[in-house]
Amino acid sequence: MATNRTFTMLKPDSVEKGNIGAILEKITASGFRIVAMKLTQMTTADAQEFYAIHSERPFFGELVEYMTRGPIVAAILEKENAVEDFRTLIGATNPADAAEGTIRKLYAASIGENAVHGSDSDENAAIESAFHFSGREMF
Ligand code: 3AN
Repeated sequence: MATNRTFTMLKPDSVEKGNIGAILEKITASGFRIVAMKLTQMTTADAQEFYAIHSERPFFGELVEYMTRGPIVAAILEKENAVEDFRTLIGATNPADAAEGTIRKLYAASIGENAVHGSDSDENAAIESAFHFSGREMF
């Protein structure tokens, strides 16, 4: 996949709090084009696979429970330097450390429930996009 794409999820807490619109507005106002998007809910098996890299971490069970407890918005975003620029836009994993104006600073409650996901590399962006979308759902 092109290096100018990244994958995001607006996590269950963002959907529960009614923050979908505000977060998408911030994303598009920051120059990202929505290439694919849907409201979907991960199964336990989905979340275990998606976060397999964290399977040995003490918070893994909590993470899987959180990510499966309700719907998410999954999306693919396009912009020059998408992966890095989106990580900057969302802010640090722990919202307490996130810069002012970032999505996590504005909308995340804690390190465990941190509102949004952003791919950490071009390779993972491609893997994560393919996990959630078929080719005919990308525009
Ligand atoms: P990021 O989402 O910033 O890439 P990762 O990949 O290290 O951060 O973590 C994935 C997800 O795991 C986070 N978004 C968060 O929901 C959860 N998580 C990470 N670290 C912790 C932690 N120390 N305690 C609880 N949950 C965590």
